[in-house]
Amino acid sequence: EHQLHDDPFASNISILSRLLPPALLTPRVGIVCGSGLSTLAAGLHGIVEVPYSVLDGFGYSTVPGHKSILAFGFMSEGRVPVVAMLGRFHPYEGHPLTTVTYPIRLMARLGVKSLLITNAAGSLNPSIPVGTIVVIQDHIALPNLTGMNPLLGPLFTPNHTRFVPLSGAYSRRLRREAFRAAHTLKLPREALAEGTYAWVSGPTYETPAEGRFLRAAGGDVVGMSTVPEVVAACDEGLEVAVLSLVTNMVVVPDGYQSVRDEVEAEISGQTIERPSTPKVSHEEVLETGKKRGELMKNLIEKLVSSL
Ligand code: CYT
Repeated sequence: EHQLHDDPFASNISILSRLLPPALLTPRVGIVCGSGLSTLAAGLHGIVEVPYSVLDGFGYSTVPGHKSILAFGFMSEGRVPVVAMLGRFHPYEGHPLTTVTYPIRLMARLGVKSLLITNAAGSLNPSIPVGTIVVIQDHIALPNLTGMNPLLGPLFTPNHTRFVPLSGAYSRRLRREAFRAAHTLKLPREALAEGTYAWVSGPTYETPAEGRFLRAAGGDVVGMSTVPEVVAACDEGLEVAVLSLVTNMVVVPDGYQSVRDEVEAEISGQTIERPSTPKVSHEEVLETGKKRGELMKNLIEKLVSSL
């Protein structure tokens, strides 16, 4: 099996070594900031922002709420050098999965050992309301099972392995640290939940029936990102944590409404209560990101301090 490139990182490492002080060139922690969560990097000390446009192999994030910047800086009172992606790439923008995952592989090459991924997601679980931060413990990726796996194709390098196990993809240590961080921050118990992320390609939001399908399959939240990055991170041997901010409800109790029942009730002179079907918008997603961004930021900072 052949390699993709001779060294797909050499040019970027030489670009970065010209832009960054040496201490920032080898970050230990990588952070991916999801929709409306780019403020996560606002508190970085000694921040150096590198636009994706000056790097090779990076796309441009076209989604509102996503910048296209790699931010380097220190967290935890200047102790931990981190690199944060402000804006990620999604397959629905037309980016090939190799582009979606390339920044993760670059982070690994720079020396990142732990990857913290955030995203905005819809809730499939009626007991997980809007505003909750879900510590992801597993995923269901229909695209991975049906021909859209990010590792399809030649091995990234001959040193990569062909069959990557994903049973331990979501680091137990980091999940524990997330709940410890929440305790230290005195967050109410209901601020955090644990759950399974269902990955869909988007860009359409799920239909109500698709939401029920993913719920029945064991999903707690649904989103259009993250899994390709997690898979690449596992391929690179990184320790991964994923925090999903719930921005909207997808599955609601009694979500299925029979119009026949409604009409029959009307004909027999009754009126029946009709729960409204939620209709999600990207504005709603960004709004929740703005409201809960501070909480997500505090949690990430605590988590990084514990690493
Ligand atoms: N919401 C979201 N689906 C949703 O309903 N943020 C992503 C995907």
